[in-house]
Amino acid sequence: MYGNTNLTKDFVIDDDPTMLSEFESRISSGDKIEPKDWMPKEYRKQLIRMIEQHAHSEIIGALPEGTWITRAPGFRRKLALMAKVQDEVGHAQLLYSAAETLGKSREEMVNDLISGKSKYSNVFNYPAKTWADTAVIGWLIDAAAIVNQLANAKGSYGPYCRALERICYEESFHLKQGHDNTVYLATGTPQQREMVQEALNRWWRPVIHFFGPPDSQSVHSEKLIKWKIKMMTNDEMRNQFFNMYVPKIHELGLTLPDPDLKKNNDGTWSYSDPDWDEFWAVVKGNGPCNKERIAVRRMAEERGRWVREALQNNTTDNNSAFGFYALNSNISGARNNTVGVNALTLNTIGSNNNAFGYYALRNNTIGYENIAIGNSSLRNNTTGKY
Ligand code: BYC
Repeated sequence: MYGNTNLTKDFVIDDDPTMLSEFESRISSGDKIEPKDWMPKEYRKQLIRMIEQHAHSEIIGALPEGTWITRAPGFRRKLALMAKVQDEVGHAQLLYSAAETLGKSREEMVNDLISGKSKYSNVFNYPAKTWADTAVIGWLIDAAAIVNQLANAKGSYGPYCRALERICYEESFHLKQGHDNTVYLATGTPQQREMVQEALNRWWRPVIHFFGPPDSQSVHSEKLIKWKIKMMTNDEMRNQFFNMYVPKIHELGLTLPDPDLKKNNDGTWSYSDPDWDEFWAVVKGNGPCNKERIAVRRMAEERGRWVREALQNNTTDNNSAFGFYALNSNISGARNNTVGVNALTLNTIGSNNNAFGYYALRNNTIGYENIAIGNSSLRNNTTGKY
């Protein structure tokens, strides 16, 4: 277990009609539901499904843009993209923690992702072929996510709403980064304009799919809206996105690959069939990059296993741990390289340890050949020699 799971599955009880009615009046009056409050089984199940899928989307969503960090055109763009991608991974952390409050552990969620059982957003199963893809993703996918998240941040489940609020602040920077990048390309050389137009043509359909199937095919919307987990239907969100962003796209002299796209007199938008068969194929695991995305996550899970183990009071050899409180309270074998604040604290460690950072090697019983670099290094230790 990585985070706090305040509730266990044992907490789930059969829905009592009186409890259900009290719960529903709390929801109608705008109360937030908190982890230890009573909630219907189905409410819990739906929240876990949705928050978990959202968390997976953030972590998988880091991959398409992430492939461009090393190839970003210039230092300023590279810095911005790196920070953005890092934020997305941070969003996943917040969301996994929110889902854990409902009783599903992070290990279970990650396992369901890498085994292909859990869904995540369709959009991240397409390749980022050119630099302009990072512009279009950063602008329009982040914009689409903001439409969804600003609405749902006013929903009923406290931990999810608070996570969404924080995420939206960061997403607004992402959107500015993506917009700036798109404007630069759209007002640049003919090749740059062509590149951004080509990327927009490819991303337009997946962006329409992002909001979910049409309301007539949405299986969960009715329940989710009744319990204020979702605050708008899929079509309402899509419509709001068209209202806000179609004019901005046209302002840049860019076109959209749909001759039938138009605003109706009643404020709704008409558009051609965006190929819902493609959407269902992608969400069921058969998109252009699904296999590659899952394979990368599976590899990351495998490669990071020893770090998680090292951080959890294990007896291990040959560790490299990075970060705050790296290698705490371990009985470790030998040859540890630890970097970070409070590195190697309260450990009983064999030999050949390199610890870097503040409070490196503190209160340890350590063998010999230790190198500690940093403030307050080698403090209160019982050290062998060297
Ligand atoms: N992709 O009954 P429906 C980001 C599934 S990341 C895949 O309408 P619901 C970013 C749906 O799960 C932010 N699957 O569902 C990160 C259901 O299948 P199951 C991502 C989809 O839940 C990095 C079935 O279709 N945002 O911003 O009422 C870089 C029936 O659909 C999709 C979120 O995750 C889809 N697009 O409504 C850049 C938002 N749509 O579960 C940016 C959180 C539907 O029965 N999620 N399905 O097997 C939601 O708001 C809602 O779940 C949805 C769908 C509006 C997406």
